[in-house]
Amino acid sequence: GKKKPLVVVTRKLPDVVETRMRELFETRLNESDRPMTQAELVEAVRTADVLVPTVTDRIDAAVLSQAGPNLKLIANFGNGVDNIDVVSANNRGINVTNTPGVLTEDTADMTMALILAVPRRIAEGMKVMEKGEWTGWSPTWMMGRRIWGKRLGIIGMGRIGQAVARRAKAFGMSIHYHNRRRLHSDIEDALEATYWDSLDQMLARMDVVSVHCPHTPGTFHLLSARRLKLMKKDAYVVNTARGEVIDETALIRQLESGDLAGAGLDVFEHEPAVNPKLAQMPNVLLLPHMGSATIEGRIEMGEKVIINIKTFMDGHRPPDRVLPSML
Ligand code: 8YV
Repeated sequence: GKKKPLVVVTRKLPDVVETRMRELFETRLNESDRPMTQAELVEAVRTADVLVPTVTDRIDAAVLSQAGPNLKLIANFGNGVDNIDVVSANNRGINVTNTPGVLTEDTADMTMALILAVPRRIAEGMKVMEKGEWTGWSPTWMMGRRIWGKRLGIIGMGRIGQAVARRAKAFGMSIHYHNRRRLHSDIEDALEATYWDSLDQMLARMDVVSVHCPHTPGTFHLLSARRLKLMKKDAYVVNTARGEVIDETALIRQLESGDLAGAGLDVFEHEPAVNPKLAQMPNVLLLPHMGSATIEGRIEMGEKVIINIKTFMDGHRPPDRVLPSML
């Protein structure tokens, strides 16, 4: 039969995924579960037929310039591909795939959890209980803000944005969105979503703003200092997409000055580094990039990676091919 492709995986994946990969491919897995060093990454692209990186691996032009002649596919374990220089890869004849769809609902759930938890001060309440500091109920203590009847502004109305819209609608929020393209009217009607061509105008009117666009050169610091200042003082920011979409320093400044009510952040500009100021603010809820972290989702992401590799190796176009025109 045909020689099995050498698939190099940069991180520890769920056992069932690794087992299936071992059956199908010649594999080099990373059982240590620490991110690969730059030298290890270079060694990987030099020798592999297929590389399976994650968000913690920067596959930039410099790394790709070291790619060996066999490397034909980078099958990202993850939806966002901002860790990969897709243009550089394609110019070298290297295909890139991702894992869309299977993490949509889980990420939307985590987003909804933040949209509920931050205005209702769940983290603050938990801290009081953890410290044993609760002295008794009071009518005016721990008052949050209701989300029912409030406006949610979604930046990036793709799969995840729409899944968040469905949830938020069920919680009584009105749905607003900004996107490069307006949705088809059937989808817009079903979501009862209001389209804002101008992000600036939308921001000025929202009670909660949630980020769901990819991180690309075009969306870096999309929520800039100037735009954050357009938001209402009693508005909240939620981000389960990519930290780079928000100017984190500007966000901290706005929170410090009381010009924003709070933030729920699952992603950061310089992961895993988190500005210590954020952790000190009571109205800020931080999570360590857990948006898609379910057992089911991670297994399905692995299955997607496998299907992409198998399809490509069988000589067909992989189902989740990422083209620069899509970014
Ligand atoms: C993962 C994600 O944490 O898919 C993404 O874009 O951010 C998450 O699902 C990570 O990217 C896996 O590589």
